[in-house]
Amino acid sequence: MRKSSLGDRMKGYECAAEMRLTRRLPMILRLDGKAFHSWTKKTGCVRPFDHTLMEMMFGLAKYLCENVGGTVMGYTQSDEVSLLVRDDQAIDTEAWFDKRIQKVVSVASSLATYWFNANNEFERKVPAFFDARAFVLPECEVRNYFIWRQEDATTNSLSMLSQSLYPQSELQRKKWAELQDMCWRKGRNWNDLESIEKRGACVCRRTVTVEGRGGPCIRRKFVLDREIPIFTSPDAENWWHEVVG
Ligand SMILES: Nc1nc2c(ncn2[C@@H]2O[C@H](COP(=O)(O)OP(=O)(O)O)[C@@H](O)[C@H]2O)c(=O)[nH]1
Ligand SMILES: [Mg+2]
Repeated sequence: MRKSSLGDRMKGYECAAEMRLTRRLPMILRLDGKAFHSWTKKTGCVRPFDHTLMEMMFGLAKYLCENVGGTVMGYTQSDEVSLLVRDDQAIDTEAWFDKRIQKVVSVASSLATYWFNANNEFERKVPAFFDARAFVLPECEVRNYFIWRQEDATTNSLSMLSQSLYPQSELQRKKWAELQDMCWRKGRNWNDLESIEKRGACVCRRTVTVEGRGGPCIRRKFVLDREIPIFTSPDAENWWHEVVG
């Protein structure tokens, strides 16, 4: 048997499993910590909000924004990071790994797993892993995607706070206002939490002045925004326009 025919046949099997996402549509790439419910316990993360973990997630989001080609912005909450990745800026803009799903998700999860473990600030170095998923959606749904993730962040935030104050049995079937009220009765006002605790944070490309060899110069850099608006609010219009376009 000729070598090339064996190779061609194997390549054929390989190609059959190769899927690409549609070019020029916005892509969402979401990374999520694997079994972080137990990872956070083994690591000794504090409840309801562990700021060491949060700062690591912010660093991870920035690293991913800088290393996934075409990223416009990153959003992080809890143990997850969502990236908005575009390849429609110009007709010849290239897509990261040609939007080959297997490449995109495997490289993205390796990048995340590498960075997170290399920058683990906790004393107990429990290995952490990240899964990744990638998909495209219509332009008109991009903001709705981030509204969905932010609503998840907000719901989790109130339930984490409630769970730190009451046993689970007392929290079952309680509505938003009731939970807020219960927290308030224990002296904790959910509204007074930090923005990052209530709705997560974003990494956005901003124009910044940096010191160059020939003096100050202007650069576009990814920076962390710890005071993001509520994505459904009218205040978010300008912010969204500036960050996403
Ligand atoms: N103690 C603590 N745990 C957290 C914090 N942020 C996220 N977690 C944990 O991470 C989990 C993330 O949720 P999810 O991805 O749905 O669950 P997973 O499948 O166990 O990773 C939460 O259920 C919490 O248990 C934090 O700030 N402190
Ligand atoms: Mg997880």
